[in-house]
Amino acid sequence: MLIIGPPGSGKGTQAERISDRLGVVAISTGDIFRANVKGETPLGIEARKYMDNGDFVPDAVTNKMVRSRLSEEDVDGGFLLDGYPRTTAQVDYLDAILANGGQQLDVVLQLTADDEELVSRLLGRAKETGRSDDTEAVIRHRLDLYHQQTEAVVARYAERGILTRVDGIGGIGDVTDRVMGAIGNPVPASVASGR
Ligand code: B4P
Repeated sequence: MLIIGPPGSGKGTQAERISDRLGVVAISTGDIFRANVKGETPLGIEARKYMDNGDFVPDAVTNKMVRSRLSEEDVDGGFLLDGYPRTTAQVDYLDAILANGGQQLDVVLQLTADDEELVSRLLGRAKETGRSDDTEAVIRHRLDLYHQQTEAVVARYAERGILTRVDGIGGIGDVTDRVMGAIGNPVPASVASGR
């Protein structure tokens, strides 16, 4: 399963809750990058150059990291990827990894919320955690990248008929209930793409 959504839509928040309920491991590319930044590893030093500005870490770096993570044993019973893929090149790469392992995606969950709600949530988080990429200018840049690049990723999965779209506005528990109710009911491609 994948969780896709703009920054602040609740991906990380919901990934944790859904993975608990489904009993599968949650893998967040953002969390892996942040752990590497904190540990000052070579990957972290490279990733930080992009993350602080709200840019995507280059596909080559991100893809290699995901391939390595998906080769660990704990993903054998299924996994939930949070924040990957974000570009169509990452979609192609993930397709190849999954084909190689004889696996396939069951569900791609898209969480939605309007940009002003997202900015307000992330500015709220900035006060609590002081994440370096939660300033208003950087948040708006991350939102632009989502619209420019990641919406094409969503469209790809909609065409395959495995996209489930859930409204991310409301209480955290309510959103989880909505997701659990919706899983297994993929949105027909014609509806998801607005055609
Ligand atoms: P991420 O860590 O994925 O950051 P994010 O998009 O902001 O999502 P996050 O999971 O943190 O926030 P969430 O929506 O859960 O990525 C960070 C950076 O890493 C990227 O900018 C990029 O540089 C790099 N990166 C990661 N993956 C990459 C990839 N595949 N390719 C290239 N680069 C990559 O929640 C946000 C806030 O909203 C929280 O404070 C939460 O409490 C709040 N919230 C959640 N649900 C709510 C609700 N229902 N109501 C009110 N508030 C809510």
